[in-house]
Amino acid sequence: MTKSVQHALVTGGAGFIGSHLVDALIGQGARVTVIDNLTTGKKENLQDAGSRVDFHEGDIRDRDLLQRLMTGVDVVFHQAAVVSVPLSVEQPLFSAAVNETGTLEVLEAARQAGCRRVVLASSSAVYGDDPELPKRENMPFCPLSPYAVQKMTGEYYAGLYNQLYGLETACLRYFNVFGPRQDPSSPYSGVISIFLDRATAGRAPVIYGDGEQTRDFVYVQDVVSANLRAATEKGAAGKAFNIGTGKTITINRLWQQVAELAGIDLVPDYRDARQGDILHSVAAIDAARQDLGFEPEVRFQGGLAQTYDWYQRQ
Ligand code: UD2
Repeated sequence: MTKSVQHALVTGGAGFIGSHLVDALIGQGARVTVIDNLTTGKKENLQDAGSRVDFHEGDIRDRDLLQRLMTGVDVVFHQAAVVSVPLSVEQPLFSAAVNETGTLEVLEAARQAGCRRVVLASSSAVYGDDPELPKRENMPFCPLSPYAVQKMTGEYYAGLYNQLYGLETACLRYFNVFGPRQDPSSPYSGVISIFLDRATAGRAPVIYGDGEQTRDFVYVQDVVSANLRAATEKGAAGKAFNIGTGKTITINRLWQQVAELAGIDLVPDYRDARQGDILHSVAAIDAARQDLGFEPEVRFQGGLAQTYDWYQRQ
């Protein structure tokens, strides 16, 4: 028997992934509370949700606020994080305060409040550059940045809370998520958001390396459905799951597809490969299929077209 979500708390609910999750939860008739400090999240991401979301601007390390917001919540979706890998390298203490201590605060507040389950956003970054493909959940952690260490630590804490306190937890290791509302403004933003932003402005993209590196791009709506399943499926508790598609595309091909959509013909500016860039990344999603009933439904081209439309409207 699966239980539906009655009252959700979404941390980072004004962010890219969090805000789509909020929309879906509201669509399901759940009550939704959001905590977001608006560092990278934006209030306009919650425009569709409007007055149906109970929004609180605040930090996940504000213990009193967190405890107050957890009252009556059955499921917490913990999406808030400092998501930039380079920022975590520059400011390891700051990113650890949010990603590590903040995650522990969320778990502890959920325990105190008697929530049923916490779904945590983790990352494929925990696998590092181990060349073995596809990535499977039982492969050893190989964190190569403070960000990756912090996500790995969050997973360990989640596992402990599941074991020690009976607070159900499930961790989702996102691969390369893309879709509307992804912020293209930093050089370390997701490559799809950067390429679409460039294409709509009629500017050539920068490709680092020879462009033959591959990624497993998963559409945000599929990530949302993985979260909803992770919140309700019995077999999810105490586990971590890859959330990707199991398919890859090269960065060169990605730009070709973007250029076709935009009807432009611009030669990419090829530059040296980024330091620390991994060549190939792809998820094995058998575990998510089996325990979550997860199946990526949005085909890459369709997702890309929808995302392109959104960037055009911005
Ligand atoms: C992803 C995650 C990151 C971390 C990492 C772990 C995103 C946005 N980032 O980084 O948080 O979890 O995986 O491995 O999901 N590229 C270009 N031109 C550009 C931008 C990027 O060629 O303008 C290349 C980049 O060098 C890389 C690929 O595109 O080879 C994907 O880059 P990305 O920053 O979107 O994501 P990734 O996989 O490096």
